[in-house]
Amino acid sequence: MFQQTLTDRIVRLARVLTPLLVLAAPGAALGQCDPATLFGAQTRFAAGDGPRSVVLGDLDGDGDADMVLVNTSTNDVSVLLNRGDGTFDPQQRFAAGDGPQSVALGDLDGDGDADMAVANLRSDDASVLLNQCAPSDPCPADLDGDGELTLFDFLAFQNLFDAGDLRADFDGDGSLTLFDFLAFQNAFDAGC
Ligand SMILES: [Ca+2]
Ligand SMILES: [Ca+2]
Ligand SMILES: [Ca+2]
Ligand SMILES: [Ca+2]
Repeated sequence: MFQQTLTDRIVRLARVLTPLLVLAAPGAALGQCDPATLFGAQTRFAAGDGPRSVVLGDLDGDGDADMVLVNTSTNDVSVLLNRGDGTFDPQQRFAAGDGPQSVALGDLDGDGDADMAVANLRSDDASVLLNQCAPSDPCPADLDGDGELTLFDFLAFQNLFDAGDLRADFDGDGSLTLFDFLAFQNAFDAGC
């Protein structure tokens, strides 16, 4: 009788636990990726001759990852800027040394943007390329560009806003709303 009761309890416990164990089992998690469809179809972007390595980094300061390829046969690098959606503008080529093999990104001159260093196999040296992307505007509210903040900058903002010009997108969300007025006001109050 005791044996019977114990067996019943074990069976009932197993019924309760089994679904929980299945949920916790590897491979059963919700949202797990199917290895067969993990990636969509490739999209290809032209580089130079014999690209050997690639690095990603935000080269133009717009927050998305751009791409640098090292072209061993053409002795240069290809820079492809991200359009913000994982597609890239056509390459821009910059000369490196002889037989470049790899590249690293980092702020080498301390101005806040990503520069690059390229290792050149055949010329036994490194190429340093400094990023010349314009630094961020120290006086964004000076929309008429006269170096001071006046009523005319308010009027210029109003005109840009009314024209749907994204230079009036002061909160940077890609659309023009009341919050851009507030962000412009804050930039104006911050001065130059
Ligand atoms: Ca970028
Ligand atoms: Ca830099
Ligand atoms: Ca002004
Ligand atoms: Ca906005």
